[in-house]
Amino acid sequence: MRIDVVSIFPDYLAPLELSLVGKARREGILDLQVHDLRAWTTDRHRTVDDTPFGGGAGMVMRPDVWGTALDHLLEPSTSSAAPGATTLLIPTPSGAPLTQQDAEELAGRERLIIACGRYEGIDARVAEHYAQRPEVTVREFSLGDYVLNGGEVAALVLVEAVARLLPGVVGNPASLVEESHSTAPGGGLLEYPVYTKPATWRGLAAPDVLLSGHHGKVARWRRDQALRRTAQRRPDLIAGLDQATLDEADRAVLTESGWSGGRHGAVGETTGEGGGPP
Ligand code: JB8
Repeated sequence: MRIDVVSIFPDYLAPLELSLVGKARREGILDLQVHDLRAWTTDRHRTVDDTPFGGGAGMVMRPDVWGTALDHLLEPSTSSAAPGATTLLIPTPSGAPLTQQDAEELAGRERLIIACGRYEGIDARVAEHYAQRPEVTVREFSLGDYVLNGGEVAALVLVEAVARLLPGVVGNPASLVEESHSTAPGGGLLEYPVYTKPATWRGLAAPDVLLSGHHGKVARWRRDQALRRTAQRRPDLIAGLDQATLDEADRAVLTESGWSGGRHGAVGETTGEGGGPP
């Protein structure tokens, strides 16, 4: 997979040389290139921003500079011209929150370009223009309901979330199936708590069942813990579960955790037959 990141602070992306992502790059699984947006400016001051039409605080990134940069990266020499071959990702607090499902979809793409804005963001015509190009799919995304100073941290998050799903990046692919937010069957819950040696640390003992060697009991305990945590911390995820995947023991744990059949769940959700407690 090829990923280009464009930013006025390319050094902000330096951590992408480290850890699993850095290893994927060195191994050639990931061709990741970081570019300085100012390389595509033409004026003496290397200007990338200007005042907002209509007034208001702050500065807006100019569409002409972004257009030159993105056209260069989309040139046939560096890109396929096949319809939708490239996904242009634009971090913005007004985008849709990035999900594990998004990361899985993006990991299956050939080419990503991440356009990191600063100031009050990028002139809206940039997203509009590239969405009209048949070879490009545009996705504006956010990390959640809080505001950063620019798109660079969101780019780091996106690259890490996607790169670890590429074949050969994570040593044991089974660890991708078991983790929180896994979209694999039986997923959709937060992870159970994990423990290692020493068996007792500062007076705190690891749960006996985990040292029992009884695989069935361990599996049930872990599922109970995952359900309990999810009901307490993320009731929206319980409300979104396929109720048919819950067995009798699951429903008992949810009732015990005070989950009341989706009353704190998503608006418009109904619990239906076999849902939560009445
Ligand atoms: C200027 O919070 B964010 C975010 C904030 C930003 C820009 C991009 C993303 C650009 N401020 O995800």
